Amino acid sequence: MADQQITNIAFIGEVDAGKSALINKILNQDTNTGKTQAAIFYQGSVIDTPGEFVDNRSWNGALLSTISTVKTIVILQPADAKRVSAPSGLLRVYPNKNIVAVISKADAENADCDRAERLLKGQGIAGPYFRTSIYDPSSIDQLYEHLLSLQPVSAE
Ligand SMILES: Nc1nc2c(ncn2[C@@H]2O[C@H](COP(=O)(O)OP(=O)(O)OP(=O)(O)O)[C@@H](O)[C@H]2O)c(=O)[nH]1
Ligand SMILES: [Mg+2]
Repeated sequence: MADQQITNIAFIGEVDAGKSALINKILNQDTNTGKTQAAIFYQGSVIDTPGEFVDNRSWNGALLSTISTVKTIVILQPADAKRVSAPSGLLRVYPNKNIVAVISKADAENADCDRAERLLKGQGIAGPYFRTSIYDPSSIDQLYEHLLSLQPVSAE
């Protein structure tokens, strides 16, 4: 997508939130399809996680250890979901990470981005809220630019 790369980042959110599809767009690849069964590490420690990591409390520990070293966590709240699946407090375990809130599937039938925003706020997840659709390249670009802006300045 660009010369500069994003690194040290994990994507989390419920099953079918659109994490893998979004990563495909951001990394400009199409290798990553189907149900994610385990944490997948791409170059630069870009990490895709299975939705079960947030959906099932018994997997929350796996989530916490997977994301322990990354600097930035992108949390996806699908625009067509009526509730938040991430347990309240999960993201407060690591207060020094960047948390980026994404409202995914903004184009979906029954999408309600305002509701998604309220749900995220109610969970203590602050904005800005990036509304994305994998079918809207400009929405991906906006998120990508923001993620780049969070990258540490390279020493070169
Ligand atoms: N309409 C619409 N569909 C999307 C969007 N993003 C993903 N999807 C679809 O939603 C389904 C699930 O997407 P995935 O990216 O596999 O979801 P995931 O969050 O990785 O799911 P797990 O790996 O099971 O945790 C797929 O059929 C995608 O094509 C989007 O922006 N808009
Ligand atoms: Mg996936």
